[in-house]
Amino acid sequence: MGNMGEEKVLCEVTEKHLNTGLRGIPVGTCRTSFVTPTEGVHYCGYPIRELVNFSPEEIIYLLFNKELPNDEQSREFKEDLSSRGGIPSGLTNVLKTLPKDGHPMDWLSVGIHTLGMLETTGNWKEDALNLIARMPRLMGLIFRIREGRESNIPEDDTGKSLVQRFVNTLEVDDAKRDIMERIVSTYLVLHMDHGGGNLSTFAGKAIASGKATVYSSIAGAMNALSGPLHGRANQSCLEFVLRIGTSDEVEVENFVRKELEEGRPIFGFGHAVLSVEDPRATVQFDLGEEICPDDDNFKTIRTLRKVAPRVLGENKKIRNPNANVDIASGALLHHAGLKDPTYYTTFFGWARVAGIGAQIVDERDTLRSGKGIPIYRPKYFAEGQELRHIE
Ligand code: NMX
Ligand code: MLT
Repeated sequence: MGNMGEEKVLCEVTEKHLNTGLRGIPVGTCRTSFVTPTEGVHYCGYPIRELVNFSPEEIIYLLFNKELPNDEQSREFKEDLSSRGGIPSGLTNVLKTLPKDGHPMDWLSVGIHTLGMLETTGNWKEDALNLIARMPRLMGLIFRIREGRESNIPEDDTGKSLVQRFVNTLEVDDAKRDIMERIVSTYLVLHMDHGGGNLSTFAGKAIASGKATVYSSIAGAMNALSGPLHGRANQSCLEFVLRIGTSDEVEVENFVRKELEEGRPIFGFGHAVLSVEDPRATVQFDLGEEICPDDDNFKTIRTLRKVAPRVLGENKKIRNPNANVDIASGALLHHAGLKDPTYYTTFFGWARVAGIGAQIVDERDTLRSGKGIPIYRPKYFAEGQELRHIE
C-alpha cells in the first residue's frame, strides 16, 4: 500500500483484474463483518468461533447494533421481534399457487417479494426487522405448502424464539425437536453474514442502492444465493454425499477424482477469500462429532474432509483446497430430520436475510455521513476498446 498525496492507494488495478468477478477489488467498508483468509468471518469484531453459543436473536441484535446485548436488551429485542412476527394475510394464498416442483429457493424469493407487496413501510430498518421476524413462518409455510401438507397448520406463536416458530410450523416429532432446534440455531448463527463482497450480499446492496425496497433487494439477493457455486453448494454437497454412500477412503478418493475428470466441482471445498479450512466448517464438524459421530453421511464427510483437500491440492490453480461452510451443514440438517437437500439453501437464505438486511440499513442510512452510498455503477470497457487510465 503506497501513498498518493493524502489518499491511501489500496490496490493497483491493472488489465489483469478485468473479467475476474471483481476478485479482491476494494469497494467499500462494511460495519457488520469482515473475513480474513486465515480466521474467517468476524461479526462486529468477534471471531465466529466465539459466537456459536449465542442465540440467533442475539446475533441479529449484534449485526444491527454493533454490540452484543445485555440481558435486558436481549429480552427487549426478542419482544420487539415477536411484535413484528405476524404475517400479513395473503401470503398463504400466493404460496398455494406456486408450482410444487419449483425450487425452494425460488419459493423463498417469491415469498419475500410477496411479503413486500403485502406490506412495505419504506423505512429501511423497519422493513429489514419486519422481514427477519417473519422469516420463520415463511420458511415453515414453504415446507408445509410445497409438500402438500396444507391443512391444519398450527397458528404461529410469535412469542416463541425464531427457531421454535419454524419448528412449530413444521410440526416435528417430539423426539427430533431438541436436536432440530439446536442444529438450525447453530446453522443460523454461522451463516448470518460474511463480509460485504459475497455475491448475494453484494447483489442485495446493489439493488438497494437504486432505492428498491428491502424486500425487492433481499429477494434478488436470494436469487444470487441460489446458484450452486454460492449457497446452493450445501444442497449439491449433500446430494454428492448421498451418491458416495461410503466412508471408505479409497472409494471416496476415486469418487472425487471421477467428479473432477468429468468437470464437476467438489462442492463444500474452496473459497474466494479463505486460505484454510473455514472455521464455520470446523465448528460444524465439532458439533457432528458430538451429536452424530456414527451417522452415515457424517462419516462420509469426515472422510471427504481428509481426502478432498489432498486431491484438490494437486491442482495448483485452486487457491484453497480446504473445506468451506457447505461441507457439513447438509449432513447435520439431514440428521435433524430434514431429509430433502433441495431445501438446504433456504436455511442459508433465512440466515443471510439478517446480515444482508443489516448491511443494507448501514449502506442506506449510515455510511457517507448518513447520506447513503450512491447507486452502484462500476466501469466496463467495450471489448476491443483501448484500455486507458481512469481519473
Ligand atoms: N472443485 C473443483 N474446482 C475448483 C474448486 C472445487 N471445489 N475450487 C476451485 N476450483 C477451480 C475453479 O473453478 C477455478 O477454475 P478455472 O480457473 O478453470 O475457472 C480454479 O479452481 C481457481 O479457483 P479459485 O481461485 O481457487 O476459486 P474461486 O474464487 O474462483 O471460486 C468457489 C471459489 C467457492 C466458487 C470455488 O472454490 C468452488 O467452485 N467451490 C465448489 C463450490 C462450493 O463449495 N461453493 C460454496 C462456496 C461458499 N458459499 O457458500 O458461497
Ligand atoms: C460464504 O459464506 O462463504 C460466502 O457467502 C461466500 C463468500 O464469502 O464469497
